[in-house]
Amino acid sequence: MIETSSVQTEFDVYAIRQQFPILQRLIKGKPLVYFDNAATSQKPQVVIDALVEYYSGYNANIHRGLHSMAEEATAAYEETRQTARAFINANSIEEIVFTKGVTEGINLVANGWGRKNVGAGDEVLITEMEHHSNIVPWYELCKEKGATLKVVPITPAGELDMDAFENLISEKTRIVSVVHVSNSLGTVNPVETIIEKAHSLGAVVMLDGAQSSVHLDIDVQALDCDFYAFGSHKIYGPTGVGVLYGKAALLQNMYVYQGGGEMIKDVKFNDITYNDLPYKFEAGTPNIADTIAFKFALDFVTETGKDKIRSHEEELLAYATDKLLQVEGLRIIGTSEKKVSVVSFIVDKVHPQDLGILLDNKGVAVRTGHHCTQPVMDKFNIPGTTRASFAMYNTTQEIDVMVNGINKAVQILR
Ligand code: C6P
Repeated sequence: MIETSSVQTEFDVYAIRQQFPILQRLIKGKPLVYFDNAATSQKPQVVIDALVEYYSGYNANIHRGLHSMAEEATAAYEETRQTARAFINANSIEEIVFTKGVTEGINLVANGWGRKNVGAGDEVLITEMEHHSNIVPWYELCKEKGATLKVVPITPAGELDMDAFENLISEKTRIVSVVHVSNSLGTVNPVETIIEKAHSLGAVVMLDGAQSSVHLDIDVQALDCDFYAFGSHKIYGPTGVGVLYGKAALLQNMYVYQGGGEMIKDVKFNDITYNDLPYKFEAGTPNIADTIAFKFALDFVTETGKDKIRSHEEELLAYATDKLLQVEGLRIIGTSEKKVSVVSFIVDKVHPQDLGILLDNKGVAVRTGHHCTQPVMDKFNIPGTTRASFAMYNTTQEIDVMVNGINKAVQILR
């Protein structure tokens, strides 16, 4: 059994919890136990304050006005770009494109890069554990271009079948788009191996960093990935903003994604000159407030210490895995040795939705269903799972509340 004391001495989870006001609330009269962090995490006070300060202090459109508030807003917005660059160690801010989130980042690459570089007879390689956001854009691209979508299967442990990967990738592969960390299984994929192999065959690699950016240290230059998409809202920031990292040489030569204000330098009816990177991909008034607040989330994580957060979350995962496996008839889906703090499970003769409702009655928020990864559910021949995903503010005591809730629910439902 895991000792909780080491978690509390090395990492003051209770001090951290104080910074998240929502954790004080009750759900159906019970203290909230929030285990739906892989869907979206809660926000610390500094992030909430940043939103309020923007709207009450310097709300203005950016990049266009010369008045004081426009300059203040532009400076704050661009500071987030600098912070995001450092957070993933991109080479320059030209490579940091603000998006609505991961979904938009992947769509931007499928349209901007894919429509230019993928043709009939080419292949796009994804995997069986992709989120729908990393399936649909490639499916549509392949359909339009007469290219083939190839899929790397997963093993019973929920890992990529790397032998199959070696067989499926070829000189016809134009892009490999792969999830860095699976949202429904928790698996951390061997992306270094994938990137090296893909590059040796002339393919580019896009990483879906929706789940990895919050748990792992990300260095896009060391990884040598070509594109990396991550969002703010799973990393303690607001919804509606994310980052697409792309190597400048690739971004430079892509089709524009959306047309409008800000992404142009000069517009004539017969000729348009587009703006420099990264603005060429940022059409229209962006999500200014949330982008500004995103910086505060990234700083919060960096100042708390990603390594400390990670070891706390690893302890939570080990503790939860141990406790859950003591529940009669419970099976964990996704048993890779390399996982982040996501645990998906099914319980004999208990539907995940019923379990989710009964846990909610105890104040425990988990996600149930296919988690936008239907092919994973098909692979395991299950309708869905119950998923608990842990963040820096969760505790082992909360895991006990969940496991007790599951035991009680099982008695009622069987
Ligand atoms: N996964 C989950 O509960 P957006 O919606 O654009 O912020 O992120 C999409 C996305 C893409 N890839 C992965 C691996 C993801 O986990 C997600 C979002 C949430 O698992 C909502 S379905």
